[in-house]
Amino acid sequence: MTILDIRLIPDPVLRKKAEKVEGPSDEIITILDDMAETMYNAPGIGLAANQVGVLKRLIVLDCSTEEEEPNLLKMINPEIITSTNEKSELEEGCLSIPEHKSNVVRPSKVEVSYMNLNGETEKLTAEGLLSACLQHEIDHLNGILFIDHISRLKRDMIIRKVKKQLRENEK
Ligand code: GNR
Ligand code: NI
Repeated sequence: MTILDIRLIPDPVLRKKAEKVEGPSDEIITILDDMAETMYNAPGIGLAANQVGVLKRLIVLDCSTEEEEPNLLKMINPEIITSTNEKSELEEGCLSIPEHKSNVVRPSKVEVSYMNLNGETEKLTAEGLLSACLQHEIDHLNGILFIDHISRLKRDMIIRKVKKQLRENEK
């Protein structure tokens, strides 16, 4: 297992659309394993392949709390098939936008279909944190970031601060 480098904004790979995957080949299973290790190491509750520079439609998530058993989900070609009109607001962060959090409004519940590690299609209905996380990760596969769902003023401020931080890290 390998911990991969997490790409930060303004890396262009975060703005690209990831390509569909054929199925769970050895190569895909290795990428998903490395993504899970990278997510837990960060630590984060989700990770999309774009964030490690891989333009394939792969995500991993674990939204379990500290009291719960770990619940690692590995998904190939995840797709939102239904979402509620009802909306919920939740504070989000992103490993590609370090140290900036913001409230994001999204559909409260979603139904997601995806391929599992056996190549079978599965469906999952989610609400709360898992729902927001699934939407956040599937957005990444389409080149969309959580800052795209907030006001331009807040978005531009975050982008400016992250770029400034990157410049200072280079000195
Ligand atoms: O670690 C993460 N926390 C988080 C909190 C609320 C909604 C979504 C997330 S995902 C994020 C990790 C990440 O950047 N995934 O792409
Ligand atoms: Ni993210």
